[in-house]
This record gives sequence, structure tokens and C-alpha cells, in this order.
Amino acid sequence: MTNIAVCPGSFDPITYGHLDIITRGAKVFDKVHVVVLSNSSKQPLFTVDERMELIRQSTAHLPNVEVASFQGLLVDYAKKVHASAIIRGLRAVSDFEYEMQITSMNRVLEDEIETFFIMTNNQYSFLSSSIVKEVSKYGADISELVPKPVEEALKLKYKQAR
Ligand code: COD
Repeated sequence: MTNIAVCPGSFDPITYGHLDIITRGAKVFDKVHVVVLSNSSKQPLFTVDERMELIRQSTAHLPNVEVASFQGLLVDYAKKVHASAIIRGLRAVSDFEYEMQITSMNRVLEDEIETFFIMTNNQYSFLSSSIVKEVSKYGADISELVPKPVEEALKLKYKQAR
């Protein structure tokens, strides 16, 4: 039996924190689908296609990772690709309440799919897409926080916006 997991997120844009949980998930599951979904409480900087391309470039070295996007419910995507698991990352206590809420909602929608949490690597415990965008906007060095293609895409985005 192939163990398939979905690693969902906004990935606006992918950071080393995301990449760390994707990499660790890919060691445990036979296949990991990294899927860009819409979070109705967030206004994205990058288009869905841009986010997917940045994830593709950043995960090209991981042969069992596939990148996709989906307009709709996460559990519907998981069923479509026959995934038995959802992978999420946990940083701080502040993540817990939100994660518990969406995990419970997903379980109400589909109780056959289990959510697994991967604890952040200490090195990335403070890291989020929002904080990267915030400092990048003012020209800070983000080379330790995001893969190279993301660093370049952010430079371009903010130069165009200025
Ligand atoms: N270390 C470890 N994990 C991290 C780090 C880090 N530094 N940074 C981020 N992560 C984890 C997050 O905790 C999360 O688990 C994952 O990476 C993705 O993070 P984001 O911020 O890119 O993605 P979110 O939280 O905005 O994703 C929310 C979804 C888009 C998955 C959600 O809104 C969704 O499922 N939307 C589709 C509609 C749906 O099905 N809704 C029902 C559920 S409410």
C-alpha cells in the first residue's frame, strides 16, 4: 500500500520552515503532495502559479514530492489523490489553537484522513511567510530564511512595486 500525504498551505511564499516540514514528511510518507490552497483570511502577494513554481524549484531535489493547487476544500483534494494523511507544522503555542480548529473541522468533513503534526526545527521556530515579506520589503538579507528562487522573486516583486 502506498502511503500518500498532503502538505497544504498558502505558501506565500515557501520558506525554509515549510521546506523543513516537507522534507521530513517526505522521509516518512511514500508520496507527499504539496498543495497551494486559498486561506480566506489571507491576501496573497504571489499568484497561485508563482507560488507553485517557487515550491517546484525549492523541492526539485525531493523525488517523492508533487506540487499542485486546488480551488476548494482540502479534504476534497486529499480524497482526489487518495491521501490518508495531512501534514501540518507547529511552531509555537500560538499555532495550536488555529491548528486544532482546522484539524477538527477537517475531521468533521472527512474522518478517514488523519492529520499529523511536525514540530518546527528550532532554527525556524520564528519563521513565517509574513515575517519574510515584511523584512524583505525593506531590503533585509533573507538568504538564511528562504530558498534562492524565493529570495530573487521577492526582490523582483518589491522592486516592481516601488
Ligand atoms: N516551521 C514549521 N512549520 C511551519 C513554519 C515553520 N517555520 N512556517 C509555516 N509552517 C507550517 C504551518 O504551521 C502550516 O502547517 C504549514 O506550514 C503551511 O503554512 P501557511 O501559513 O503557508 O498555510 P496556511 O496555514 O495559511 O494554510 C491554511 C490552508 C490553506 C491549508 C487552509 O486555509 C485550507 O485548508 N484552505 C482550503 C479550504 C478548506 O479546506 N478549509 C477547511 C479547513 S478550515
